Parts: sequence; C-alpha cells; structure tokens
Amino acid sequence: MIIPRLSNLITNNKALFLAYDQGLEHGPSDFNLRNVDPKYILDIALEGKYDAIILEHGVAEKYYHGAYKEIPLIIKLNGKSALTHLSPFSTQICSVKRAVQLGAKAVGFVIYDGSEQEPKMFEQFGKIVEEAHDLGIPVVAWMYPRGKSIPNELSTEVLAYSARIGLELGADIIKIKYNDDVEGYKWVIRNAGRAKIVVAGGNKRSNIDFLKMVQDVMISGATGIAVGRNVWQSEKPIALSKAIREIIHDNKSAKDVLHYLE
Ligand code: FBP
Repeated sequence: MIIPRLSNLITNNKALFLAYDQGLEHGPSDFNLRNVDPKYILDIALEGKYDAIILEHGVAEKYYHGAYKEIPLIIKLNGKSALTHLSPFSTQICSVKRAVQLGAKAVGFVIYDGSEQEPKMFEQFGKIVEEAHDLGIPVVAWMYPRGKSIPNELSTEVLAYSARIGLELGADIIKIKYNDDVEGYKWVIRNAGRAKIVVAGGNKRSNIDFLKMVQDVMISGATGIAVGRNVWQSEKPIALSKAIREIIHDNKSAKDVLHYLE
C-alpha cells in the first residue's frame, strides 16, 4: 500500500471542491440552459480555482480535456438515478483503474449507511479502498445515512456515526451533510478522526446564508466543502466562488467577503 496522495486536493488542511454529479443523481430538474452544459461547470472550476472537480466517468470522458486537466479530478465510482423508488442503493459503475486512466487524482463512492442495502455498498467500498490505496489514490466517501431505519438523516448522532463509519471503512475524505448545529458538528468531525470532512452544499440557499454556512462549518473544524448547486445555480458563480475560497483558505468571515456579491 502507498500512502494516499492528499496533497493534490488539500492544502494546509483546507479544500474546496465543485460537485457535478447531480445530472445522474437528481436529473435535469436541477439544470437551466447554462448549467446543463458540463463545460460551463468546468469553466467555473477553472476560474474559481477549485481544488478539485467531482464528475461521474461519462462526463469526465467527454469533457475533461485540455486546460481543464489543470483542475484535479475526483471521479465518483457509483451512482443511481432519481427514477427508482427502491431502498437506497448506489451501485458501482466505474472501476478505480478506469478513473485513473481518465486522470482522476481521487475516487469517490456514496454509502447510504443504515439502508437495507448497506452490506452491498460496504463490500463494494472495501474493494475500492483496497484497489485505490494500492495505487496511492485517496478515496472520498459520501456518507449519507438513509432508509427506513434512519428517521432523521441530519441528527448530530446519526451524522457522527456516519462520519465514524467512513473512517472505519478506510475513507481519506468524508463528504457529509451539514445540520446547522455548529457545536454538535464538532462532535461529527471528531468522530472522523484523521479522515478529512468536506461538507455537501445542499439545496440552493441565498448567497449570504450559504457563506454563513461555509463560515460555520469551518468554525466546527471541517476541512472544507464540496459544493454543487449553491454555486452553479447562482447568478454569480465566480464571485461566489471567490468569496467561499477566501473563507476556507484565508480564514475570512462571511461578512469580510460579502463585497464580492454586491
Ligand atoms: P450539492 O452541493 O448540490 O448538494 O451536491 C452535493 C451532493 O453530494 C452531490 O454530489 C450529489 O449529487 C447530491 O448532493 C446528492 O444529494 P441527495 O442524495 O441528498 O439528493
């Protein structure tokens, strides 16, 4: 095993990732005429100086070329559509080898812990961690508690348990949702141990609310965020990206960076 190379993605324990797998996970309802085009998102990632972009392999294969290769790529190896109403399960659709051939600096995988199908996702994830770590490739786990046995996906205890599962299963970076509980979230992050926490953006909030959220997750001790809709559904994605970047990388407050959006 080679120590996973996190330095491609994380600087001084800080990270800002742009997520664009929603076309698979949610479908076109998230898009408009601009952000339906993967090129528009890659341009935001480049100009907004994101530390990585998260894509599924299909989009990576057709769009991650030329200057875009400067942006470190994370390929998410599993996925599901919003068309089924089965118990939460996301199956592997791309191999570690294929992701690396496409230029990935890390691979990602969603686990719906608590779901009836949890054992299958644990099994697939275990193999991915082994293959990726043999190549020195870090693994990002989306730890999304979900299913009949999870009445509240956002309770601090459930999130803390999910973060811990990510650590126990070998994730290097854990992507997890935020529950607007700054104090409770410190416990979530403690449970991740040496795995890094990046927080998912969630549904679109106002720019100021989102900047406050970024500020709060950093106060809680997160490494950063892996945002999607809040940025690429914004009318000012580049200005918002600059503002977010300064909160994460330069320890600025939400108030300090609001001028970008005025
Ligand atoms: P957003 O910032 O747009 O919420 O993206 C984060 C993310 O984890 C995406 O990677 C993924 O497509 C989406 O959320 C899935 O969210 P959910 O399963 O809750 O619909």
